[in-house]
Amino acid sequence: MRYSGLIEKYRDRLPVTDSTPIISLAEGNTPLIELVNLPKILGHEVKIFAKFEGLNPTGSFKDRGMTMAVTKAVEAGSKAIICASTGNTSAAAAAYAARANIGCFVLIPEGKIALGKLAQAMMHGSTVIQIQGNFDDGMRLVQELANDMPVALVNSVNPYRLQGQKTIAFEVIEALGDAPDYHVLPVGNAGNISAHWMGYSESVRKETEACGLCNGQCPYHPKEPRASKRPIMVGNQAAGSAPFLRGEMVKSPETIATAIRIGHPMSWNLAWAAVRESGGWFNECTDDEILAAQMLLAKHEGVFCEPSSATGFAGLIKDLTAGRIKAGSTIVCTLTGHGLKDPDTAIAQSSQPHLVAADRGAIGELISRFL
Ligand code: AN7
Repeated sequence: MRYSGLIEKYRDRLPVTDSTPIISLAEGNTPLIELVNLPKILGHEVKIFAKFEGLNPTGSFKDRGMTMAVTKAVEAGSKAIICASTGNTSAAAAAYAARANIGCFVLIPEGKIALGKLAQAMMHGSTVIQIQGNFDDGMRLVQELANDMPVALVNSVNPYRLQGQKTIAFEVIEALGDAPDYHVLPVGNAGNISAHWMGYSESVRKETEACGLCNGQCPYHPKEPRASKRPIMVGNQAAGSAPFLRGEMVKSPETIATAIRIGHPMSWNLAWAAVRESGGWFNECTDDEILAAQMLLAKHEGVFCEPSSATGFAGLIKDLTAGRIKAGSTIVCTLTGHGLKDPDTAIAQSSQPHLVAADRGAIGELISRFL
């Protein structure tokens, strides 16, 4: 059967009815890629899988939440949506609004958004408003605006966003046959870690559901794949933008990972609950550690994610080195967005192309130096 998006696939676990007008770009269903080289190179006896969310239609996990948020906004009769964004939310909002034929307003921090994301918001025809402030300023403003103007707020304070985003856990469980031992990911506004935890929590087989008699045929037996456990959740932040590590909000967050340049996360309590209930923890990673992790994934696994996404992997390297993760564990690392989102940062840290004459001899000589 043709895959037509996560709402269709998981409609029995999402707040939709038969008459809900579904706005979808066939998001979700992203690959779970086993890392085959890095565990050996880094010297750890673990299985690591990358859930590559960069392969969603607009190149990030935001599409999972946006298909739900825009679907519900359209169902409620909204003619326009609004969000504050460090980039990816605005790209997704713009695309789904275009699809739904409704207006879209995005507030972005001036000069601090990766080029690819800006291009997306512009191409999809949203009204792009650069504010002289950061994401946290924008978040406060869109909440005020959505209060008294006819625009639906689609940031992750909108509960439908987390509903869509929880489906990542369903897919991981389907692919592995159970939940992993650990799930690591980057944390900014903290909606995604909260949504992961919600998805895993809804998937745990409850004692009362254990049946054992019916071979899955009785009406009480869950039809969807279930997990025997929930993973330990590890949230990773950039050091200059790490309110969860500090235990308090950060006034002027700074990091090269602009997507998670957020000092005042909206899902503060939900994220703490996910980490505490799972027995997990938060890490912070320096910009250098983040860029090194991004490069390792690109060079040794052929997986190109954006710096913010690599923050989860950077934290994982620290935890493995510190012996905080047991040998033999299965780990899933959500790579939240595609590397192509931020070409400037990628090019700035890579070796530059070789400039040679258009000449067989010159090129041959260059190649032989690398053979
Ligand atoms: C690639 O686009 O907040 O902790 O406005 O784009 O759920 O916020 C982006 C966040 C991780 C953090 N990785 O997720 C926005 C925005 C990437 C991101 C995060 C974001 P949350």
